[in-house]
Amino acid sequence: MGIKLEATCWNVKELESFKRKLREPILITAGYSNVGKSSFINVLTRSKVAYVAKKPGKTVSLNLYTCRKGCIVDLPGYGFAKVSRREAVRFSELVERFLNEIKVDVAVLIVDIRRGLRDYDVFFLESWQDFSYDCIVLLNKVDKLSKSQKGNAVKKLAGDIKSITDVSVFPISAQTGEGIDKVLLYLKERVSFEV
Ligand SMILES: Nc1nc2c(ncn2[C@@H]2O[C@H](COP(=O)(O)OP(=O)(O)OP(=O)(O)O)[C@@H](O)[C@H]2O)c(=O)[nH]1
Ligand SMILES: [Mg+2]
Repeated sequence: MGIKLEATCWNVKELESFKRKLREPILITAGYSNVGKSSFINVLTRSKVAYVAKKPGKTVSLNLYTCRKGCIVDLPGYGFAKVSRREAVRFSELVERFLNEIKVDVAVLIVDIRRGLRDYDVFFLESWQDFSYDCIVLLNKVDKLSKSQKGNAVKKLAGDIKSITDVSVFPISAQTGEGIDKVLLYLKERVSFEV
């Protein structure tokens, strides 16, 4: 188990040295605040390396985790309660610069299965094709739903996603670990990522 918080980046001035520490294949986690990005990193890597907060909006820097083969960059969650809608639906300058300057291998978009796709998720899915990277969507927090609710929600959301773009969709729980093996296998086969 080689996961480690290798670096954090708080502003564009720190971006160059941050970028030098990246290791291929490069994964990013994106999604609204509180959907479980940090929890996903922890369950994927069977560690407690990423900070999970009770209050949303805690990840406000780019956090780089290096793994045995590759790395994960946890992006700041978008859609905090306290910022304007306009701000909430656009990349922060830092995230935008980062995404324009590096080649991401897989973007992992995480949504809360109970909330479905929100504005920025749609924007993200629409624009990811402009970048040359693979993208998957994780429907997180399935443990909060009953079996039938889960079946319905997965079907509905897979349809919503498919109407925007063609990507793989995985229902998961970052809390119980449900569905994580399949994500890991996908990442290994697709880009040789290893935790
Ligand atoms: N029940 C349940 N709770 C979860 C799951 N994943 C995350 N949570 C909870 O949701 C909250 C937010 O989780 P985080 O992992 O911090 O979310 P985040 O997307 O990293 O949030 P930001 O860093 O604010 O962008 C925490 O209280 C987690 O314990 C899940 O699969 N099931
Ligand atoms: Mg986080």
